[in-house]
Amino acid sequence: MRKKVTLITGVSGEVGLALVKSLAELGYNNLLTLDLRSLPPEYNQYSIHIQGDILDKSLLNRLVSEYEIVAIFHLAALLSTRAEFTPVAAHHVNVEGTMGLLQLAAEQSEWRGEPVLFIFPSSIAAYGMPDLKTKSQYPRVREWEWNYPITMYGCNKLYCEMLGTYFCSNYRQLATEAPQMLDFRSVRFPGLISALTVPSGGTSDYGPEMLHAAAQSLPYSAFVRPDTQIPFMAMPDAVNALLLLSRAERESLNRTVYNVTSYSLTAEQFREQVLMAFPAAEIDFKPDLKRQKIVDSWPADLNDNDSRRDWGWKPEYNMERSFNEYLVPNIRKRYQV
Ligand code: AKB
Repeated sequence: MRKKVTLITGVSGEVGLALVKSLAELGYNNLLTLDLRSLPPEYNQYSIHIQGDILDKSLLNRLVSEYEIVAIFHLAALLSTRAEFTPVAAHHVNVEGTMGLLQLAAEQSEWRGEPVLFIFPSSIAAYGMPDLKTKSQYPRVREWEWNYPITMYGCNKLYCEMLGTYFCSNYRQLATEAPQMLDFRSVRFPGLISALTVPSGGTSDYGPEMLHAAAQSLPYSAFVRPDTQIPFMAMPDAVNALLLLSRAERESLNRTVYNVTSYSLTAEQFREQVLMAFPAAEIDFKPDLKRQKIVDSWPADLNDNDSRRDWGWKPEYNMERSFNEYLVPNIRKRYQV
C-alpha cells in the first residue's frame, strides 16, 4: 500500500521552511517536500525531501506511484520583481506548475473517491489599483474588487485562483457526472516578514530587508517612497492562516479565495519601528520607479472579514507584538546583537 502523505512544494522558500517546521511540530509525520533546492540540514528531520522541479512530469508521476497524496500545500512560485525580469519562466512555474499539480490532485481525488485538499497561497499582487488617488479612496479592498493586476506574478496568481476554483467546482462536471474533484482553498497574503529568513525576488521585500540590514549594522536604501503603504504580516501568522484554512470545515467556507491581513503601515512607519529597536540604523529612501509602480498598484490594506467569519481567522501579531515579541528578539538572536 502507498504511504499517505501531505505534499509541500517550494518548501525551501520563506513560507515553506516555517510551514514544514510547524506541521512537523503539530505531529504531521507524513510530510513529503519538493523544491529545486535541498533543505537546510536542520530541516531534514521534518520530511522526506525530493530535490526536483514541479514542471518535471515524470517526477510527479513517480511521486504519485509511490505515495497517496492526500493534501498539497503548493508554495512554489517566482515572486513579483523576479517574475518581471523573466516573465516567460514565471508563467511556466507559476501557471503551468500549478496546472500540473491541480491535475495531479484531481486524478488523485478521483482515484481515492475523496477530494484532495489543495492549499494555494496567493497575494495582494492579485490586485491592481489604477492610481494613488483610487488607492487612498479604497483602502481596505474586498476579494472581488480591483482584480486588475499589473505584474506577471499578479496575473499568474489571479488566474491560478480561478483555475483552482474551476477544478474544485466544474472540472469535467459539465461534460461528465464526475464528482467534486478537489478541495481548493486559497489565501491572499500581504507582504510577509520573517525573522529567520530574508526574502528575495519580491517587491514587499523593502520592509524585511530594512530590518535585517539594521540588525547587521548595514546601511539600507529602501526602493520605495516613504509614504508607500501596503499591509504586512509576521510569518507565524501566515503559517497559522494556512493551517487554520486547511483545517476548516468545508461547509463553513463560502469562498475559495480569502483575504488575510494583519497591519498596514507606510515605509516611513516601518523605518520608525526598525529605528526603535536599532537606533543607529542608517535607512534612507531611493525609489526605484519600476518597483515603486508595482507597490503603488497594491492596496493599502485588505478587508479580511470573510476569513474571520468563515474560518475563525484572526492575526495573533499586531504591529507592536510583531516587532517587539517576534521580529526584533529573533533577529537579534539570529545575528547575535
Ligand atoms: C512579493 O513581493 O512578490 C510577495 C507578495 C506580496 O506576494 N512578497
